[in-house]
Amino acid sequence: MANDASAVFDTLSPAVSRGSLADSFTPPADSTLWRKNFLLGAATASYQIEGAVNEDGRLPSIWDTFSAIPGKVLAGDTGAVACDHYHRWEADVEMLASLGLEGYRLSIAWPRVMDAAGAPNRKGLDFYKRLLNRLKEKGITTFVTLYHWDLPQHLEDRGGWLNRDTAYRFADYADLMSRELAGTVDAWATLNEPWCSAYLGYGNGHHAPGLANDRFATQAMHHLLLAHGLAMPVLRANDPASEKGIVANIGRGTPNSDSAADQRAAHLFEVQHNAWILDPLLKGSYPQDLFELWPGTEPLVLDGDMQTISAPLDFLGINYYFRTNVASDGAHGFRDVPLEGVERTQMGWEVYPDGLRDLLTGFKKTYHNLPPIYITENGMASDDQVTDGHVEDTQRISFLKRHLAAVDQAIKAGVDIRGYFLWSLMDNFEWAFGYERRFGVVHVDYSTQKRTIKRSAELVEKFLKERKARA
Ligand code: IFM
Repeated sequence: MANDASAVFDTLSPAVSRGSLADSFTPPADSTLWRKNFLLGAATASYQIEGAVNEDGRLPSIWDTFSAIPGKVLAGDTGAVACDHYHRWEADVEMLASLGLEGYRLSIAWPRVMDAAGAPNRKGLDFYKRLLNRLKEKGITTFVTLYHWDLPQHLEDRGGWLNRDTAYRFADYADLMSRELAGTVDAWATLNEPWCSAYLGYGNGHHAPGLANDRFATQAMHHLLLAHGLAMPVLRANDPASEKGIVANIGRGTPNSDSAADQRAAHLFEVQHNAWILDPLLKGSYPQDLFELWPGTEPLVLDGDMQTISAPLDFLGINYYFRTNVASDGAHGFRDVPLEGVERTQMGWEVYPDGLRDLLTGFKKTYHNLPPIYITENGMASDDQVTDGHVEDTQRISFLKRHLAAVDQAIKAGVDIRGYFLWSLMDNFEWAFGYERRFGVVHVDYSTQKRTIKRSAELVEKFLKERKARA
């Protein structure tokens, strides 16, 4: 596509843009983001914010185990306290509502709500009931993810996602949750980012449970997707009024040169990051190119699995962060070739809004049955500091504007995108990077748990107020 999303707003580097952007978050008059039914919200996840890991009968999760192993998480951080949201949820909901955010995407900690025998843990369940009821009282649309990586450790002890039985245990968990919480959830997502659970958890070991084997990754992915597929009809039966879907992180891979080998490398990158998940969900088969990249890693698939996995979705959640420039590795794969002189975030990730637009418009062409889309995560980490009670997160403001412009362009190109969630509502436990990386639009001082609204959140609030006030 000729139009460059960055050009719609600005292409200023963070240093140059400081100050000048601070008051200009508002989208152009012809932006689809002015539509009142375009949902704007923020997202979090249980292990990243809740803390209270030993309270009210919560069982250990794989992230409690993993983060306790020296060297696995930066600075030895763990989610034991995190943002203490388990105790501060009321103030956090007030804060969300005061920002005028219309939607909140949260996840349920499986080990908090079910014991090892599959019986409900009432205290844990009550926490989510209180939270969801309060959100509904505030008029906030609720998106609930059932699995955002905190697998109960007792299931990992029996093989975790390498064990097919875990998919059936997940369906039991989905059954309990949807029976208990029906009426308070507007949209259920079965899984968050199965790519991360399968590849980072079982393929390269950067995430819990820390195993590193490509064959494990493909089998774990199959069981994750099977879990999703088994849960969908259960959610439909128990809570017919809500929407049901799944959330995938997607990656843009661009070739380092025009050579056929580099083009192929970029294609394989996107197969590994996108088609590995989207093909089974939307086409009912795994992309064969994946097994060119990882020969001999075909998962064990039983009769009927692919039909279960590819049942229709009400929505697809898309999480997007950056692109990766790749070249051929000289064999059957790709290698990263980081570009020089490009804008990057605290994570080192390249800021590349066009990737979001191009992937979305590409998916529309590739998948004739592409469901309505919500951008369920987008945002960036920066080393934000509180100065005189304020946080000027200028790069984030620019980042969000440019990515929202990319969303607007994709909508105008015909992609059905219904909402956008900022990642994240507040700074939190960024997995293997601990608390150093700050993704929030609200700053958290972890020594006092004080929340400070960042400038980006103020500007989102201003825009939402303007939009509401419009006739
Ligand atoms: O913090 C994570 C989140 O849990 C899943 N998506 C990516 C975010 C940033 O890394």
